[in-house]
Amino acid sequence: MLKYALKAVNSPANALRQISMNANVHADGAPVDFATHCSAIQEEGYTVFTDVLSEAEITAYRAALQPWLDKDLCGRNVFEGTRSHRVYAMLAKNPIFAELVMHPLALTLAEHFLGESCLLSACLAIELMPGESAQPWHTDDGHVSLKPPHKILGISAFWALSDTTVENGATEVLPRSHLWAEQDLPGALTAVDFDNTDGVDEGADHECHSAAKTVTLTAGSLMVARGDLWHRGGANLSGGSRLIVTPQYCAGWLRPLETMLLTMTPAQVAAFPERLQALLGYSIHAPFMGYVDGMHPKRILGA
Ligand SMILES: O=C(O)CCC(=O)C(=O)O
Repeated sequence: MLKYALKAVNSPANALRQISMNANVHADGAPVDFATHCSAIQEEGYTVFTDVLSEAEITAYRAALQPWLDKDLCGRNVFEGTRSHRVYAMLAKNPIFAELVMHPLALTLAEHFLGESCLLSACLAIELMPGESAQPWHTDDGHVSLKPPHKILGISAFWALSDTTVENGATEVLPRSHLWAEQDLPGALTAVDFDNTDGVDEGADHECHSAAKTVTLTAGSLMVARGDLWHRGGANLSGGSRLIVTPQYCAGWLRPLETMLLTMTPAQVAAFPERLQALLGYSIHAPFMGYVDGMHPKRILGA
């Protein structure tokens, strides 16, 4: 059961909702001022909600992730983080994460900015282990070939399941960068980063940006950002790990007209020529759009 009540309020198109929160969300029991958070996302590119999840929820989410984190599978390049654990396809692994994906704070903002037809575009956990270096700067909609600044295409939620600190690699953002036309900022993600598995010093951060802000969060807190905001995971210089879960939502029109993948079983698709399999969605739009549980979808066909 979702524990937050949503109350529709009068607004043009009835898009804005006021979220009545349980007393344990805000110590003073005050309702969240949704309009202020919307303005922060619009102007700064992100907003923060402090101490949203209860201890019990954090413990439950961490326990659900633990078997996957224990596999100690590290990222395959400097973007994923060669000292990071990433857990993809989280809903398939444990339905407990449905609550996080549907949490009203994030989902209402996603619906507000993207429309009620919005889709869940990704949902992954990222555990930075000691020694992880800073990620390349990137946006979460960098796979679309539109010149920035452009219309909003996505909303990303960052749920802290541990405290995230300057030392352990809290997410860093470049405030207002969704308004920038610049794409080649120092330390920005490039195609080469996906092939780069070594040559990264322990805890390295060669390309800090003067406008960067480290968004530290207490466990259970939430940052919501526009998909076109430049950001990155920081370097983990601490002796412990840093764990977040990041559901990402995209506009509902960012998909084919017919959902081909649901019209056929993988066995039916496997009988088609490879080119047709790719057209049906068993393909990747570089660098990784269309992945399935972090892998190329062709693996589903036994290829
Ligand atoms: O780990 C983080 O703080 C950010 C990760 C991220 O932005 C990503 O991998 O897309």
